Amino acid sequence: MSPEAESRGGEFEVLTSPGPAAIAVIRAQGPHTGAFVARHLRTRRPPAPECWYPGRILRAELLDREGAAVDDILLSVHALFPTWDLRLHLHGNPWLVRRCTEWLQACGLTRVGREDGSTPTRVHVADEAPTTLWPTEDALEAEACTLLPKMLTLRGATWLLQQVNRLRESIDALLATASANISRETCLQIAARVELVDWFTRPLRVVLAGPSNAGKSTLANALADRPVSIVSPTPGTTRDWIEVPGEAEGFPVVWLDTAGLRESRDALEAAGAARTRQLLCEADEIVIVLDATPAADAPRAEFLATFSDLRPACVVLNKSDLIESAAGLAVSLPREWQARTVTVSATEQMGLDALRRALLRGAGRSDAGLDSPAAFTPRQVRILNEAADATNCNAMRTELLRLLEPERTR
Ligand SMILES: Nc1nc2c(ncn2[C@@H]2O[C@H](COP(=O)(O)OP(=O)(O)O)[C@@H](O)[C@H]2O)c(=O)[nH]1
Ligand SMILES: [Mg+2]
Repeated sequence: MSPEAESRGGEFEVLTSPGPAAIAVIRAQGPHTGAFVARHLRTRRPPAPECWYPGRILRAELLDREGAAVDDILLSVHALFPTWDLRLHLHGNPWLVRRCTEWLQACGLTRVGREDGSTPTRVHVADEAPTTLWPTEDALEAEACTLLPKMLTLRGATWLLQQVNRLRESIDALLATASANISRETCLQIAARVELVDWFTRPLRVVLAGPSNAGKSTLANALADRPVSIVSPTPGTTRDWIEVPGEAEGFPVVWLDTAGLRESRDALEAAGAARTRQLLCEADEIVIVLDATPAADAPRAEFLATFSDLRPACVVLNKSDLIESAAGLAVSLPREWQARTVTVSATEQMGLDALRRALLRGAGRSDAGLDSPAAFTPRQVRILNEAADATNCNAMRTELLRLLEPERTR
């Protein structure tokens, strides 16, 4: 930071690109940062900035002007009073980022960098040492911090940060183990769990398909908990498809609301249905949505006649608020679909948890294994595999120690 900026009270910069994102990072520096900390941040452990120290990463609540919490954030501390240098890692909702920048300005900090993000925003001054986003000498922690912005849910971010200690503890235990066979097995298991990273960084693509008017758009909105798809009683309203990012039990999901699958004379809608067929081929999971009311018997039968070859993860029997039971309908469906039915009311938000659970089960996402140590970078996997290949305990220990080496020695 320049002496002029410091004499003005400090500055802040949004380090990440503008627009919706999983995480937005804002750097705040200079004496007035203290006022922002006092008014807008609340940390639980340790509660007071006097107990913070450079290199510390904390969980904090971002507070609005009235002191109400508006976001659960991570805070990395690079320098404290009187100079201050903090990184605020917020959820990347543009509204939240805008509010936060307004509060920083209200506390006397000046914005630097381009607001439209069109050019690299960091303004380097000659006498400033280059800083990393996360100051740490610990190799595992540094790797976790580098990966952190790719975690798409808070559960993923929490899991990743917990892995640092889990992995360190399991390496310590391996270093103390006398049996090479047991250690070898453990190294391979930890390396294999690297697939868990994918669970939090690559959203499951779930396509909602079915006849027009079955409630696909209503269901997509309910699952994502926000209205993004057009809902209408006129069949054929969703002409193309809409991707709705969301999550299910902390695992990222993209809900794909599609055009109704039906034969249509409307060329535009027919093109939408063809595209839906293509999306079905590319999806991780397919959810068939059917209107379970007797009024939809004809379009449902028409749909089944053409599309019973689909292999859905779940078959949603929707609009259950309008009927007493969907059991009769369930047994009339293709045999492979019968065990996969979930009764739902998209408008009343009933049955959605059961649907989410069934989908996660189908995709192999579960809590099992999340508490176990897992490698989370290719470097860790490579070293663990090399440790497993080591010919004796000493060679294995040498490999394992490499996992903990600071970044600069790599
Ligand atoms: N009663 C009731 N109506 C629903 C339900 N889900 C959707 N609808 C209505 O069904 C109509 C068609 O819904 P929409 O989501 O546009 O269907 P889509 O064509 O499959 O996307 C709209 O009027 C919705 O309000 C439900 O669970 N219960
Ligand atoms: Mg629709």
